[in-house]
Amino acid sequence: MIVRDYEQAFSTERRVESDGWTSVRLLLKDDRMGFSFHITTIKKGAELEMEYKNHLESVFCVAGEGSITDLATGETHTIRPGIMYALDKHDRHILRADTAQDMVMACVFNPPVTGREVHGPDGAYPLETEPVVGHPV
Ligand code: 9YT
Repeated sequence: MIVRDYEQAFSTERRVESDGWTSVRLLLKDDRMGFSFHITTIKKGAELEMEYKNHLESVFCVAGEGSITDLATGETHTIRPGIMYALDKHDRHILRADTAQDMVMACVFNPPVTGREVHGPDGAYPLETEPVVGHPV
């Protein structure tokens, strides 16, 4: 069993910061779970355009409010605590946090990220392993 404390992990290399976001990566590739698990804080007022060309991602909003725009359809969805979105088509999107408070999101990535990735110029993270579809063996 793996048990980790967000507060402890926050002051280690598990915390990665980039423009508009901070992420604490609680599970990584070397944990051999087939996915990585992150608690990501989107800074209030941030507007992030992303496209995980090499990863599938699912996100659950824990705190804060904002919106997500699907750049393929132009559709915008409200994000608030209790809302989940899944980028099942590697969807290019814009994530916005309202100006009132930071947004806190629980995120999983398949395949798992290895630890230090930040977005490349194309908005993606490099691919390290093949996606696992279905239950990993
Ligand atoms: C909400 C969101 O897109 N999270 C992505 C994960 C975070 N940027 C990270 O850990 O790299």
